[in-house]
Amino acid sequence: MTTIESTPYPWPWNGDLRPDNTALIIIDMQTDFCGKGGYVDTMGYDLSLTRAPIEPIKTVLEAMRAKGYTIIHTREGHRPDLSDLPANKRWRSQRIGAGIGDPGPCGKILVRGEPGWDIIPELAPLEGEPIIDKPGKGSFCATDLELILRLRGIDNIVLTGITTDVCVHTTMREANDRGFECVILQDCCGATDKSNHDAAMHMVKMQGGVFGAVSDSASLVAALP
Ligand code: C5J
Repeated sequence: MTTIESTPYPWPWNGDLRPDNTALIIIDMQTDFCGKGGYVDTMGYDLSLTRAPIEPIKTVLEAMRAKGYTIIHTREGHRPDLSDLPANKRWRSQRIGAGIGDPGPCGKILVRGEPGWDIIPELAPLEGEPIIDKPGKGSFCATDLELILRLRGIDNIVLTGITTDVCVHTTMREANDRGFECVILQDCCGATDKSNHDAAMHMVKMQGGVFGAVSDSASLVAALP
């Protein structure tokens, strides 16, 4: 029986935390979301908020890699011909001067294969670690993530990445509805607005842990079997 210190309950619910039933998912740690000249920077948000989780994620990544846990990375982005980019998503981004698919300092914004779409070097995937390319906010929508998790016998998911209130939260909700037991690590996530980050953590803890539990990198690493 192993649990980590978390709220509103010690995670995972059944104490069954093992390298072969638990995955770390690192969401969208791409230049477009935390690098100079990327999508978030172009929108004018404070990059220090989305860069804050880089070091804590690195700590968790190294600890879980060393112990043989499944590591999965995701990237938000669209096909170069933009055939998977909904017109309303494009229109909304263009309205605020950060048009998805338009050229910018890091190449075409949120387009697969462009420099801005790459995962940042600090958290680069290793050979063999699955990378999920997703056109939306949730990591389960229009991807093979669920199939990969089921085939590996994964029950528990550790959620990290950016942005807390958008892609990380959407993925947590999708995973929870599919029966996965989720924990979100607060210092391993970042939002474009601090109060949204805090609210996203608060939401998870309602109703006895409506989407799972909240913990942090130190608590996870300390308890990791
Ligand atoms: C957003 C994300 N915020 N990765 N994407 O558009 O959260």
